[in-house]
Amino acid sequence: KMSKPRIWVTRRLSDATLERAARDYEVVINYEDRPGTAEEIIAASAAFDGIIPCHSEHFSAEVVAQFSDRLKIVANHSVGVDHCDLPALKSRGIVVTNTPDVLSDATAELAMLLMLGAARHAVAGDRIVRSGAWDSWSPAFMVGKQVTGARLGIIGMGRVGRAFAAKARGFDMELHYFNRSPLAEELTQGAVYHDTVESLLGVSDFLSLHCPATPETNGLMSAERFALMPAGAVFVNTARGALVDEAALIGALDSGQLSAAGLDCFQVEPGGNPAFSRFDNIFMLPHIGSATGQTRDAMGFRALDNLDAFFAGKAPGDQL
Ligand code: 8YV
Repeated sequence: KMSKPRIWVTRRLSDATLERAARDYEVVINYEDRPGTAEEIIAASAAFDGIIPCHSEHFSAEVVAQFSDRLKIVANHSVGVDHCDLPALKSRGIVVTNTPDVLSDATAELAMLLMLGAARHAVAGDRIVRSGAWDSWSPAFMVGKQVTGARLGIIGMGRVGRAFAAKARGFDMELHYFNRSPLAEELTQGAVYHDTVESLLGVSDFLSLHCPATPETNGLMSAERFALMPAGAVFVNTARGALVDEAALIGALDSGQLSAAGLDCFQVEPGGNPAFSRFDNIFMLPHIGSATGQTRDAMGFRALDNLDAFFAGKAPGDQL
């Protein structure tokens, strides 16, 4: 009788995911639910046929260079794979997969929350009510920026960017986007393509990032680029902290170039940037874009679908 493949689940995934994983595989689950260390990942390459990691486990070239031969597949529980050195993994013949599609709506919902919350002073407003400091009202009190009818720039018109565009259409926003290449009209439905980031920024009263973190996109939002945005623009990031020069973002908020920002990701995670805390006009969340019950189950199942295909001798649907 063939024994079941041995799988390491690095974090506490959803109950339904863990049940299915335990039914179909010989699993070791990290119920401690802390990030896997380099040593643990290297040791796992000798002890497991597959790993289901999260973005908290780093498969750097240095780590992968110390791998043993057993590990055959890294089935990520994430759409972003910037924590994986893909060339290093592939050159060892290790299959790498991710979980696209299933988190697009949850992430787009969070981008909408951040955009609306930033535009309408959600942080300052909550604080003033909660603290009991709400003792007056004036027509000039907490006046924000209207989203309906405003121009929205999207950098990265992939699955999440398009899901966000669909939600923004419900707010009658005028859609603009930058992407490495223009997309077919049936995908963008009237969104205006800009062939440079600079051109897009010039029309973006609201700007939302939906591109991956790669060497090319590192520090994409620089001081020079923030300066191209219309005065009082609102900036939203649910993609990756590495896309943003955080000192430049602070500069843009201090100068009023940006009126507000909504951030779900930071250069340093967990933790964020303590320099952001003095800004009531930054609405911050702790990297929870995909954190809905439905999406967590779907992400876990998608990772398991990829493992199932691989161990059945087929090409996983989400092989990178
Ligand atoms: C996850 C994410 O929370 O999918 C991604 O790229 O950043 C988030 O959905 C995280 O990566 C889980 O591993």
